[in-house]
Amino acid sequence: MNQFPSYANIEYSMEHTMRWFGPSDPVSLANIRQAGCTGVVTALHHIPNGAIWTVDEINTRKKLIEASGLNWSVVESVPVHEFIKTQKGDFKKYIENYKTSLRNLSTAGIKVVTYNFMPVVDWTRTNLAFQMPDGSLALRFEKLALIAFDVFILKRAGAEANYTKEEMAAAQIRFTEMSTAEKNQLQANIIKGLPGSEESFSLEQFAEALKTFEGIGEKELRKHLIYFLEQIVPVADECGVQLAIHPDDPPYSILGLPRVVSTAADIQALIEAVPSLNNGLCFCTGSFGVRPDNNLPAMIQAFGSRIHFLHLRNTRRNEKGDFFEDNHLEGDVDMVAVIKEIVLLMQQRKKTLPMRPDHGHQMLDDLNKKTNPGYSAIGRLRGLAELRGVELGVARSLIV
Ligand code: DNO
Repeated sequence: MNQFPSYANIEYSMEHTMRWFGPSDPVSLANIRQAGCTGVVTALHHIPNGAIWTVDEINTRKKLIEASGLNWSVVESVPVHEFIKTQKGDFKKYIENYKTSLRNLSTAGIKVVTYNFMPVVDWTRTNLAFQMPDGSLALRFEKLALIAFDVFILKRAGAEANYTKEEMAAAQIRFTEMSTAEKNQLQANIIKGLPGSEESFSLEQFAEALKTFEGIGEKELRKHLIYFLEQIVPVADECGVQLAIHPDDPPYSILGLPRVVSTAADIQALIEAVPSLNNGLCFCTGSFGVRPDNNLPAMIQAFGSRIHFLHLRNTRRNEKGDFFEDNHLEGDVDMVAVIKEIVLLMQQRKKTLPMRPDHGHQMLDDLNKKTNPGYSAIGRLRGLAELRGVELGVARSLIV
């Protein structure tokens, strides 16, 4: 039971964390602690994709975090090598390496592991400095800009087939009106890798990487994901690790690449194939929330027993297929309804669930600093404060 009167009777509040990119992150562990967190979410970003995370490397990082009075709550992410997604090359070796990394993390006492199965690109935005009316900067995905990149910069063969005639015409105008600097910025935003993506490409390398997925549609990618789960979930079961797959962001196919972790039906298919509760989910409201057909409170009810980690973030979409990251309590996601389901879920499971305020606007002093897009200190601090307030209010009204 928590010692503070405000939390009286609230046995299972969320474990508040922030993502930390390691010693080079401009936001320090001390900053994160002062924001009100008890833990961090991090990864060994210096280890190349596919290589084994040794117990030594894990313990060194863990000690560093603990020395600042925080826990290493969740790993985000142990990246999945592209060969595992394509089932090409040495993919079996990379699956064995993944199993070893899971065992080593468990040995070090780290028991929640996030990953994703998006081909080539992790999360994608076209604009990293979208000005909000209050002067803060948000991340944005603009469909026409993506089409302009795909068709006129990347010049992907067959790209036109993915868009309507009207979209093509509008994208052509959008592209013509962009300055060279804007075109370069757009290209960099998409292929240079956003924080945590672990991959960064030149335009030529990017085109090559896309080609490795030729002939791999949704059906094949889902089959490869299920094969991967069949291999790694027994290891997670054996060493008590909860796997938490992150949904696709945005939650649909882009650049002609298949995506298979976007909807409730996608999650259902993974569960039916590999039912263990350790085959779990990182419930990211910002990713799932971009699709109007994803009913988030209903998804929490349906998949609650296997939600092992929470990313709380809001987005606001329009009818053209664009969206931007809004303030945490504003936008298309009914955050109060989501948090209410989470509070009930934790009571039901008698369990604290780790959460992080996902992204935040660049604002106040951070506007003058170099920040990791989405991961500046003050915007996330604001998000966390708002989310914690809602959580406490909802929990008190339900429990006391
Ligand atoms: C973006 C993040 C993602 C996430 C990975 C998980 O901000 O949510 O990069 O970490 O997709 O593997």
